[in-house]
Amino acid sequence: MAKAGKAKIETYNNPAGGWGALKYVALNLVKEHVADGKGLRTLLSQNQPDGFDCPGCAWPDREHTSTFEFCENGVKAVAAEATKKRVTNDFFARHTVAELMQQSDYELEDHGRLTAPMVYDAVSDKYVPIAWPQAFELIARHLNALPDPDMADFYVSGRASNEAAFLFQLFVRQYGTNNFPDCSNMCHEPTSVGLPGTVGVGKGTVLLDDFDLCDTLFLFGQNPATNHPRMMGELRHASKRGATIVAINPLKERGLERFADPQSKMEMLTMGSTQISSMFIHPTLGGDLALIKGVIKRTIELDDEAVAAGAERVLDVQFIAEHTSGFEEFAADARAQNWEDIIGESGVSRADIEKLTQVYVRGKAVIATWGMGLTQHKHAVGTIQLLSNMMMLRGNIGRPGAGLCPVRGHSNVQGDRTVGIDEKPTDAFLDRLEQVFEFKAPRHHGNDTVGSVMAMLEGRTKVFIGLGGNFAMATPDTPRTFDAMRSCNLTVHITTKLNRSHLVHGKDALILPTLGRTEIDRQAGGAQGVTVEDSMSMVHVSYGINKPASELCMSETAIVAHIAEATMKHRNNGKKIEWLWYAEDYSRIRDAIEKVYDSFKDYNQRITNPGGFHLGVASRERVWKTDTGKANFVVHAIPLDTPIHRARKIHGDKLMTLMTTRSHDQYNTTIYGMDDRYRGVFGQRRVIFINKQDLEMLGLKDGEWVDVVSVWDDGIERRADGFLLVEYDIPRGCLGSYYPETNPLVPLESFADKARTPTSKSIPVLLHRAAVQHAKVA
Ligand SMILES: Nc1nc2c(c(=O)[nH]1)N[C@H]1C(S)=C(S)[C@@H](COP(=O)(O)OP(=O)(O)OC[C@H]3O[C@@H](n4cnc5c(=O)[nH]c(N)nc54)[C@H](O)[C@@H]3O)O[C@H]1N2
Ligand SMILES: Nc1nc2c(c(=O)[nH]1)N[C@H]1C(S)=C(S)[C@@H](COP(=O)(O)OP(=O)(O)OC[C@H]3O[C@@H](n4cnc5c(=O)[nH]c(N)nc54)[C@H](O)[C@@H]3O)O[C@H]1N2
Ligand SMILES: [Mo]
Repeated sequence: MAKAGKAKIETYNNPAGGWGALKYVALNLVKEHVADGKGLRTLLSQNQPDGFDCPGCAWPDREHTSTFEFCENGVKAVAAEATKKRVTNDFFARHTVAELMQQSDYELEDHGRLTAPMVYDAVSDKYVPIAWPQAFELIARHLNALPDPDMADFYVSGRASNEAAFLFQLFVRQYGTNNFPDCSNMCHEPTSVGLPGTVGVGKGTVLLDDFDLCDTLFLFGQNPATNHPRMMGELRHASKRGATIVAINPLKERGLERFADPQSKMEMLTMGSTQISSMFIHPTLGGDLALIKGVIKRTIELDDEAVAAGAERVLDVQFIAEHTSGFEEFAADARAQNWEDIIGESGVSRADIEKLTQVYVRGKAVIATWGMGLTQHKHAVGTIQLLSNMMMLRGNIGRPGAGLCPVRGHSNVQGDRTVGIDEKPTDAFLDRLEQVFEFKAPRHHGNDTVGSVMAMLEGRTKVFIGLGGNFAMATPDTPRTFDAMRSCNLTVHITTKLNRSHLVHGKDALILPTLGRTEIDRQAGGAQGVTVEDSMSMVHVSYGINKPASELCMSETAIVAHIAEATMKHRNNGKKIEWLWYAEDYSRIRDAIEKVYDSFKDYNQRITNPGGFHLGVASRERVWKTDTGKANFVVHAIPLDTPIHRARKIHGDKLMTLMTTRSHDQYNTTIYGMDDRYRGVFGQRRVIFINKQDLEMLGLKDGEWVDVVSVWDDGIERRADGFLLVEYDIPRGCLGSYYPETNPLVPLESFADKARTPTSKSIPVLLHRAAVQHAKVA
């Protein structure tokens, strides 16, 4: 277990950020043994023009030229990568896979950086060393033995660079499949699916400068003090300027209340802090669609009243007339919507909806941001479409200081999709790829993440290759995912650190150690930079500065090129691509990307700008790439028959809705430590937040241990045992807990309509007092 001290629950009353954040940074640097001069130099090079892009998250930087921007999340990510700890061949010789499976996720990654390619040996149940060329040949042999290329799945986690990702998709498509499950299938997919239907592009419309100009900010379903700390600087400035900030979240996340900026000498020295949100709205889990519909209804009603009174219009009638389609039907639906369902399904009072609407209609420049609280629900696509429609009512898209701001997770998750990691590619893109590279690309859609697990379970997928990530732990329905991975002929992980996906392996299995972004990537053409796209569509270059963790680590791009070379030399699909030539000098890959995408014009030249360049987002320019050529209003009914509704019909009030989120000390499946400081949880992770009245209703007590069982209708038992109940300020009927411990509870078949994102924030569950009651923790 983590050496995090005694387990305790203790209310946190300080602001987020501040000295507490600095202290934890120091602790992390010491833990990873990087607190010497070199470690600090590494941190100071983060997000500098000649340094590396922070692997922490996808939030942009001001021009990439600011002095070192302090961020606890970034420091932890960098320290975890720059750690001095190493997993050696000797380590693998000492442990069988069965033994390693007994270790926690924290312990597995805490062994440090992987140093040599390893292959699974079934006789000893151990990973043993393999030379790189043999590893590539093993992959080629498996891939070429498959009767159908669709029997291989190629997963990408969002840290892969544009160069590695582009080469990967090119290889996979020339090999013959569009099977690209990726982490964004579990993340912002509903954004990427929803926004094209309304505004034409599945990306945000704002730039950082808009945060200086907005007067109103709505923060939907995200926890920036933990997950995007650099965003807190923008929120702090906006608040100080007098912008109105509203947090829409079932939890009163500490960082949304008060924040002390470690960048501000004044706040640090005086122990001061800045109020962030002036208003909190606490919807029930999944209640945002109904809530947004309520604001839309009220906004239209206020406009109707203004028309009747001959007063100034509330709607931006000019924008609606000039730029949108479908308004009349949309408005009629909103007018006809009953309040009972709005209030009942959102869990927000009529008075609060009125307050929220008043803030909205007073705002002259409104930005709406959102995270996983909106995307990981059954009706996520509808929610995001309605949110964009709400913004359209007052012309809050494509105007300075206003717009849509989906806040992405992984540092290059947006870029990976841009350069072709997409199981549903458009024909236009494939046409272009075929033209440039002279081969026949597969046209039928491939497996997404959920589809990939299903295909493995059904024996349709036999080879799994992961470019980063931790597929087995990030995906839903853990025991079934484990079965799925174990049914493969071959599993391959291109990876920096040991994780459970390496242990839940196919008949043959490879662990291929790769360079992190902080490390010098030297190829025949010299030291290479890679490029990434942030959450606001800015593309910039990143150069590693540290010595590689091991001489045997290869870059992701080089590994991909070698797999492609080994595999494709035995296949015949159009012109031979010079894979290894591309990997010698990544600017050649960027030239190739430029040939496929007009938006990357002068790619190599434009990344020499310190801040990189903006890819251009049509909706920001009020150019609507939709079927109507306009921004579309779309009617969505409030869903009244979801799995939650159906389960509640059977179990009544005892049925609870569970959300699974991140603690402060984790990066997705990477557990840095056992504390969730701002929520007052220390030294432990198996906790469940629950409302006081629900505790009473269920006859349970704060400090008791419970087992959690999902309610689903396929006869499969889904349970996660041994969680400590923590009385918490959370709406009734809602529970909160951490991922990935609770992933066994998420049914694989429970996903967002149209986007197929697992519904990790709305799992119908029942609580049972656990047979084993541990000692009560204070
Ligand atoms: N330190 C750190 N940084 C990270 C990550 C990490 O794990 N650790 N992960 C990265 C990744 S990949 C991602 S995608 C982002 C994730 O960053 P977030 O989007 O902040 O994700 P979560 O931690 O899952 O938090 C979801 C928030 O939504 C709220 N919420 C849950 N359900 C609902 C709902 O139905 N409605 C509303 N309105 N709110 C709801 C929760 O209370 C919580 O505050 O962060 C990225 N950055
Ligand atoms: N229940 C529940 N499930 C969820 C979520 C949730 O909120 N609730 N969130 C979902 C979301 S938003 C996401 S994005 C996914 C995340 O899913 P993934 O992206 O698959 O998971 P990570 O935990 O980010 O991957 C961590 C691993 O990546 C490897 N790694 C780290 N850096 C590098 C690198 O530079 N290169 C390479 N090649 N490998 C590297 C390390 O080996 C590390 O163990 O999880 C999803 N799953
Ligand atoms: Mo994510």
